[in-house]
Amino acid sequence: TRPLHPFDLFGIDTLLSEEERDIRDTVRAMGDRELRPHIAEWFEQGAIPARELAHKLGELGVLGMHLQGYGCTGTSAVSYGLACLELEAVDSGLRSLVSVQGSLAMYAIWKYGSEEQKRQWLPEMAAGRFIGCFGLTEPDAGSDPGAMRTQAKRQGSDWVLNGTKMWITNGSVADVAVVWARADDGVRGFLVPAGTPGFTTNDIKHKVSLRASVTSELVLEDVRLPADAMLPGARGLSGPLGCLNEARFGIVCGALGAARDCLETAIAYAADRTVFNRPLAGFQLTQQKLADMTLELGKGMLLALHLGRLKDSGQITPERISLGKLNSVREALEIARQCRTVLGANGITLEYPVIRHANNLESVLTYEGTGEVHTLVIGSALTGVPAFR
Ligand code: TGC
Ligand code: FAD
Repeated sequence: TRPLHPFDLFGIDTLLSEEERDIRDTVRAMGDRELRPHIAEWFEQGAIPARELAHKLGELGVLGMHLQGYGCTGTSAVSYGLACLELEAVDSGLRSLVSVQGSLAMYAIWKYGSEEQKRQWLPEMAAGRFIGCFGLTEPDAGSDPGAMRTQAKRQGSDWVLNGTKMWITNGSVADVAVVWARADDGVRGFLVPAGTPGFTTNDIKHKVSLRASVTSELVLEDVRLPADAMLPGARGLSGPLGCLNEARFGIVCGALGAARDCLETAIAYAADRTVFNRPLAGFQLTQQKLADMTLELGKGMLLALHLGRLKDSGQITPERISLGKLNSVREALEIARQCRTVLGANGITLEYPVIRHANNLESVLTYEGTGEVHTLVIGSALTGVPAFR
């Protein structure tokens, strides 16, 4: 009998509109044509042509695609999720570029910015001519962003920022950094253009995960900004955390793309590989692995689509996103590791995408709220007792 794709086994396409399938197919085709042929090399070299990629992704219309107006495409959340899935099927680093640009930097401006800030930055960012980054994490404040030390002090009508942000995706290639800092009236967001005196970046080297992504430290030493550099609509931690909801939803879908790519690779490999005079795919132990992985992938996809529909109908909550982020990343990582076993020694080389996805997913498990943080968000929702501190 003809083999079925794991998603076809679940009938996933029956849950998508024609427009959603079109968007998915367009992103997939672009990924296969322009990204996949280079990705292993970018990963190995630890370098990506970020600016060129931003232009291509802008042309594709995926930067800030779920936002309305200001040059953004204004698609549904489900379509955005499917685009994230297809990009992460190539590499988590590429999805990260898009998440940070659209869901973190652009969303912060779109949601909390003044009309002038939106007009100045969003159309250029949607087109990929400007790159943005999002500086929340600090060397000593990751899971607990409320412990941030970066300060914003008023001097006359200006603001003066001092502090260090760490692990910032797109940091050194960004034209504008959204920097969260503690002001007298709580946490505030600031737009810091690249080249502002006192603002420097240092790339983080020697990563063995997310190598096809720029990760930087941002250093702010007496960075003087005009009054209108502050995002007027955000005050308190709910500002940055509101942006994280957007990016986390993208990851709910995206991580499953990495898992799908691993599973497709493992199924094809098992069909080709002969062991003990038979195709590896014909052994019951292999089929059990493939069946279990397909189940988790399909279940994850059903949850992701459900969350997407809730987002589109205005019924998503942070706790619901935590369910999805925890599940998708945890299961994707497990699938990537299991697929690696199917490939044997070949599973440890960059000739196949599996070890690259597995390594990337270690970062995806940690950023945008670690597995532990999302577990505690769910625990808190279930019991009414926050156990973070
Ligand atoms: P807590 O006291 O619970 O809340 C403080 C204020 O924030 C509000 N809030 C939220 N608002 C919107 N969305 C959410 N998800 C929110 N969660 C909380 C809350 O209502 C409150 O508002 P208000 O008005 O009463 O002040 O905060 P807490 O200090 O106890 O922390 C809660 C916790 C641990 C869940 C939160 O701090 C957290 O999520 N920590 C994880 C940090 C994180 O995810 N950092 C990610 C940095 S960006 C990144 O990683 C990019 S990776 C690249 C890529 O995406 O590809
Ligand atoms: P910590 O908070 O120090 O946590 C260490 C361990 O302790 C984790 O296992 C954690 O789950 C656990 N832990 C923490 N609190 C608790 C608790 N209450 N109970 C039990 N266990 C707990 N940040 C940005 O702002 N912008 C970016 O663009 C960005 N990009 C990133 C890109 C990459 C490749 C990576 C790896 C990180 C990026 N981050 C970014 C940072 C990321 O969000 C943080 O790494 C993450 O929030 C965790 O913080 P931490 O690394 O300081 O770990």
